[in-house]
Amino acid sequence: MPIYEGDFSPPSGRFAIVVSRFNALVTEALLAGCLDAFKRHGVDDGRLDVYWVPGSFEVPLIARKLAEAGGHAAVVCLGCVIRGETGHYDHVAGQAAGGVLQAALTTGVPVIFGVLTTETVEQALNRAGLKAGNKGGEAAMAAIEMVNLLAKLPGPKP
Ligand code: INI
Repeated sequence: MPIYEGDFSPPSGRFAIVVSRFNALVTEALLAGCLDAFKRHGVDDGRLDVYWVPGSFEVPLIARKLAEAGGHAAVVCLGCVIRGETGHYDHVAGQAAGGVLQAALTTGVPVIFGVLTTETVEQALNRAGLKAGNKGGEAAMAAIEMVNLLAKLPGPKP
């Protein structure tokens, strides 16, 4: 029985990272974790393009434009939405998630959801390099895994 999965061998191509300035203390840490994970898996800075946007709500548009343009093997989206600080948490978090998924499904390019959605600042910091790993690094790994899995699927190669 053939089993297909993406591995973490160094993929070819360029990668885009779309990162939100809102809650920058957290998102800068996510970006650092993301860049570090790419580097440790054979994708150096020269193959990475970083795009800053105002908030997580703006992430999907830029991610989709980049995915449509076709210059990147995958697009990683980083942001941080904290419920304690906003009445429109559900809108921002929900639309960011839906928009990122839509960008991937409409383009066929992996668009990775590395947007933290937490109740508190402490939870966000813990997931951005403190007690609970770094979601930015996990997002880079997911991008590499998806690019390598897509390369194994039947049909034309990107
Ligand atoms: N954007 C975030 O990325 N995180 C948040 O926690 C947040 N809060 O708290 O409101 C937030 N709001 C800004 C939003 O993403 C847009 O930039 C803004 O609404 C303009 O479209």
